[in-house]
Amino acid sequence: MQAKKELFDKYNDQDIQKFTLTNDNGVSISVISLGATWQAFNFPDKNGKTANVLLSQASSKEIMANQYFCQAIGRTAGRITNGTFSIKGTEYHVDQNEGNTTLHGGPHGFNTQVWNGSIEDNKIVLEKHIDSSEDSFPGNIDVKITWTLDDDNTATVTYSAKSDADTLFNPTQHAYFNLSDANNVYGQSLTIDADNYLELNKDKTPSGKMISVAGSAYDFRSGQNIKNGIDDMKASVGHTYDEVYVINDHKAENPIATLSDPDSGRQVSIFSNRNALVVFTPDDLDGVKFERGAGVPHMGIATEAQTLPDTPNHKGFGNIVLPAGEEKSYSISYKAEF
Ligand code: FUC
Repeated sequence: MQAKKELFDKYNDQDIQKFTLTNDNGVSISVISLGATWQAFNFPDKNGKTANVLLSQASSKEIMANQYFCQAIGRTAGRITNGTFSIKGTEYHVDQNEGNTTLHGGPHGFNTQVWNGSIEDNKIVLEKHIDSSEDSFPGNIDVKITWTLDDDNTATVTYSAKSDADTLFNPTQHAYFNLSDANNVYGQSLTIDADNYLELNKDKTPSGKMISVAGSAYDFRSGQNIKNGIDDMKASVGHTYDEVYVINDHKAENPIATLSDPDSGRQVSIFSNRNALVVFTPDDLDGVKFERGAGVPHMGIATEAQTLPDTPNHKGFGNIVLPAGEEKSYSISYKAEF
């Protein structure tokens, strides 16, 4: 394993660092300190040609102009209805950043922070103290994001946090993948271990209802080609995927989802012990310049492993309370195969 730290660029006069781990098979990951952004996941195709399978932007300026791409998301992934929730009977109102909704932790979410980074024992470690005043969530929190890469080609991100007051913690990594050399994901297929998805309101907040995927464009249980899925979604429900899947109970050694590309032979399996996966295939990437080229519809597919969003506002969605003084950790692993 090799570990490297280098200067990525400057943002608001601050040095932005880039950290890279390369394993014994030549597979590598890079993460930058702005937004704890996952900048690269490089691995070969079946002919040995290495490529970055993430939708990456080349500079901090672009990353901040077009947020969320492959960035760390927190304190709370997804949407909180009216920015309002209760913990132990106390109601809180947090900053809204999408109409009345709080999306991805609000305006000062993890993706907007410049993290203090270092390499420790072949791990990338990013740390940040985030004050309650930044986004109106209760609790000043100390957050640590750790990235590892093993010789089985699995990259793992772990989010840990400790707070001085009861708060919410539901982090995710907003990876957008494209495993092929093509500028869309149409040839790729996805499998998701989910019998149900969430019904969403017009503003994309959950209604609280879970719906069976059976017999619909939402059904990825036996694998589905993404282009067929998108066409079917558009014909049947009038829009592309921006969906919350309810992950079935499963063994830790089984992936919650697998993305594969028959042409290149590349595959990524996602492992998580949480109960949701958000899948997003944006139609409109106009004006975003990625390292692989100008943004076009369906250039990548976002997968966000997390706990079901808007958690405290719905019975049965889970528990994302981070109690004062306790540390909680969540990991997501991505195994590359080729
Ligand atoms: C996903 C989607 C949202 C949003 C964001 C950038 O989480 O659910 O609609 O566009 O990504």
